Formats: sequence, structure tokens, C-alpha cells
Amino acid sequence: ELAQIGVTGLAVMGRNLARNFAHHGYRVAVHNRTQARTDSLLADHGDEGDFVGSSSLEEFVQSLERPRRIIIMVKAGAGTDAVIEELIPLLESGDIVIDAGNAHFPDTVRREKLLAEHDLHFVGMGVSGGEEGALKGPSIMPGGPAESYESLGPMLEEISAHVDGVPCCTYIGPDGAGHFVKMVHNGIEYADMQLIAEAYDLLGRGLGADAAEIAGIFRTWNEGDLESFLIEITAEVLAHTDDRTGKPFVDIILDQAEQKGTGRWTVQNALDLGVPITGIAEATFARALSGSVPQREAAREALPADAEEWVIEDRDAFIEDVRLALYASKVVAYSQGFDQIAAASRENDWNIDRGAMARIWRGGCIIRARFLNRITEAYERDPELPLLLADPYFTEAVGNGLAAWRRIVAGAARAGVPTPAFSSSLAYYDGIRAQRLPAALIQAQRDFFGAHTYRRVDDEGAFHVEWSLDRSETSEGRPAG
Ligand code: NBP
Repeated sequence: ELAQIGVTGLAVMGRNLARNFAHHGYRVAVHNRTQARTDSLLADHGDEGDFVGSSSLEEFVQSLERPRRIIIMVKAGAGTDAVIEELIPLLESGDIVIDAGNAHFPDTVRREKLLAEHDLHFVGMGVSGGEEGALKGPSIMPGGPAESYESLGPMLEEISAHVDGVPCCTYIGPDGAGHFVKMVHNGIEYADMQLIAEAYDLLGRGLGADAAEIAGIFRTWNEGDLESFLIEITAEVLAHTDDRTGKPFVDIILDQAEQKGTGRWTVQNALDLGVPITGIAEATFARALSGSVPQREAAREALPADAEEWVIEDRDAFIEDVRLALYASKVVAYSQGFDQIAAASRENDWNIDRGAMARIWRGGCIIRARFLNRITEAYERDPELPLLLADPYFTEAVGNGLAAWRRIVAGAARAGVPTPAFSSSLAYYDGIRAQRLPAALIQAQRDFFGAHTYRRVDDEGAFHVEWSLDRSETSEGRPAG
């Protein structure tokens, strides 16, 4: 009997995804470059369901019903290309190749073209939720040809996480759309984590609270609007003590955050599209700053603080201020991320439904949160909503916390507590709502030194002033054009 789905690449993610399919009653073909991984999957979990092991890629391909559905779950990059090259001559017209690794979306676009030339379908599929998600139900973001979703979609929806009976999986859009939204998901995750870290720092430095006390605050927050996986695990992490020293666990960890690159990709893409995703960018740079070891050493010695003491009279009011500032900054970060999805969708004709994105992120993935329901509702009210922040629900929610947000950002600046994500989000908020921006002056400067022309508030067209050259910055000759 032939298998209904195949998984090649049986490290933690592939092995768990294969088990997830098997748990749902599918006959699953499994393969790995190094045979030992296949053997250990069958030995450790073979009794959990219907697996078909194979010792070669040929055998694996032959063990699948047609059109074949083959999930590649190997190390992203060269590994994925190597597997695709090997698969192509073994497959037949109409077969579906699914890349479930963390591919960069331009690679997915390229691979889809290549496979289309061989009359094969290629589905770039974002999978979020780590190893536990892969096993118990991830959030799944499949792109590629819409017709391949007809045969693949129901299986994916079945193994995905479910919230209120609704699967956390939907068709995203052509070619790179699935991997693109997975990338932005990760970018938003960076922002969310940074905002939580800043809140933790503010509570610690403002209140002089220790990790256990702050854990309690996060636990309380997890019962309200902020309820989310990240807030929940933050409380757990902060309550955890180090086995070796008995100290709060968070206090024995080196304060240098690492990254694998999806945050960087998100920011790079936003720069290309011209979309201000300041929350995600500051979060990515904050990790980079934390890892700037020689610079931090030099600065620690040399740079004075000249900061004021943060006198907090009402501890509960301060905690509530931090909570409101966190929520408002979080809304900004998500609003920016959804703006980026909209811009990329327009640019690539992906036709991405932003409300559906929020819906499939409610479960299975790292940014899962109660709050995402509100985003889905906002896009249901207005599918063309130009700015999430401008949805009435969010306008009101942020408005309620505005004074608190300003107090926190101003207080942090006076006390010398770095809040890159809190404060840049507030600057974005004030920038995007401004009646008039100083960009007018920048455009005048551009016209001065580069003859870049300017547009007027009271007329159509492009204009240029013949600025006097003797005041330009280039004394040797004419200003650069
Ligand atoms: P890894 O990213 O550690 O990759 C190991 C797998 O890739 C092994 O099966 C290995 O085979 C295979 N592989 C490599 Br490396 N080069 C290969 C090649 N040239 N040809 C064939 N196979 C090759 O595995 P993972 O942590 O399970 O992640 C799998 C994918 O899922 C990655 O793209 C990852 O970014 C993505 N992802 C991971 C997580 C997570 O939480 N870990 C979450 C979401 C997405 P071998 O056994 O023969 O060496």
C-alpha cells in the first residue's frame, strides 16, 4: 500500500511532523540522508502509526501515491537545493514538493520557477511552533500554486493547531508568499520579545524588583489583554532558579542575544519596500547591540549616565503604566508588520488576506495570543484597512494607554534606561499621526544639494530652486547631482 505523504529530513522538526501525520491516521513515508535517523524514528516511534521507511530517495519516492506529496524538512539553504536536485529526476508530472524549512522567500520564488519547468508543483511552506508545534500542531503557512492546496490543504489543516475548532493553516498565496509571511511572523516575534524584555528591565530597575517578583507581574498580565504564549513563558522563565547557584536563572545568563537571521531578513525586506517597521528593526538592532562586546566594554568605562533617579511613589500605578506602554508598543509593532505584508502582497500580486494571517497565528506558533482575534476582527471590518492602528478598536486601546506610554518613555529617558522598542514605537505613533512632518525641510535640502526637485502644497508638479552655488558644501566645484 502506498503512502499518502512523505517526509525527507528527519531531524527534530521532520521527525515530529512525520509523527504528527501518523497520529492523524496517515500512512507516512519517511527518509533521511543518513539512514540512522530513519532507523531511530522507526525504532522509537514506529508503533505510533503507519510509517514506511526507506533506505534511498528512489525507494522513498516509489513508496508514495500519486500525485506525490513530499515534504522536505532539511537545513535551509544548500541542503534544500541538494534535495530538490536529487528529487527532480525521480518525480513525475503533477507531483508536489513542499519545502517546510525556514527558507528565505526569494529562494522559494526561484525554486518554484525551477520546479514549474519540470511540470512539478512547489509549495514553500512556513511552519512555526518549534519541535513541539511540529508534533502537536503547528501554525502552517503554505504558499505555491493554489491548485496544490486542494490536495494538500485538508491534510495540513488536520495536523495544524486548532483554536476554537478553526485550523491554524490556510493558503497564503503564490510562490514565496508562505515563506514571506513566516519571515514577518518571526520579525514580529523579535519585536514582541524585545518589548517584553524592556518591560522586564523597567520593572526591575524602576521598582528594584527581583526576577520572582516580576514573574508574578507577568503572570497577572497574562490574564488580561496581553495574554500570550510569550508572556506566559516569560513568567515561567523569570520564576526559574539556576540549579548550580540557586540564583534566579535569568541572572546567570550572559546578556548577549543571538539570532538566526529571520529578523534581519524582515528588516532588509522592509528597507527594500520602504515600509517603516521600526519596532522589528529596533528589536533586531537591540540583539546586535547586546552582542557588541568590545563596544560595550569601551562604553561601560567611558560614557557617563548623568541620569536622574526614577522616583516611583505608587508602585501599582507604575506597573500599570508599563503594562499599557507594552500593549501600545505591541500594537504598533504588529501594525507595522501587517503593513509590510500588505506592501509585499501588492508588489508581488500575492493577494494575502491579512485577517486570515492573524487567525492562523492564534495557535501553534510563538506569537500566539488572544490579541490576534482583535486583528482578525479589524480586517473583517475593513479588508483594505490602510493602518491597523487606525482601526477603531486599536485606536481606542492605544489611546487609553497613551499618557502612560509617554510617562514611561520620558521617565526611561531621564533615568537612562534604554527602551529602543518602547520609545521608537511611540515616535512612530507620533510620526504617523502628525499633521505635518519635517520631511518638508529634508526635501528642500535635497533640492539644494542635488537638484532633486520638490512638490508644493498648493500646486501640482515638480519644482526646483536655483540655489546659489557659493553656499553649497563642495568648494572645489559644482555640487553633486
Ligand atoms: P536541521 O536544520 O538541523 O537540519 C538537519 C537535517 O538536514 C538532517 O535531516 C540532515 O540530514 C539534513 N541535511 C543537511 Br544538514 N544537509 C543535507 C543535504 N545536503 N541533503 C540532504 N539532507 C541534508 O533540522 P531541524 O532543526 O529539524 O530543522 C529543519 C528545518 O526546519 C530547517 O529549515 C529549520 O530552519 C526549520 N525550522 C526549525 C524549527 C526549530 O524549532 N528547530 C522551527 C521551524 C522551522 P543528516 O541527518 O543526513 O545530516
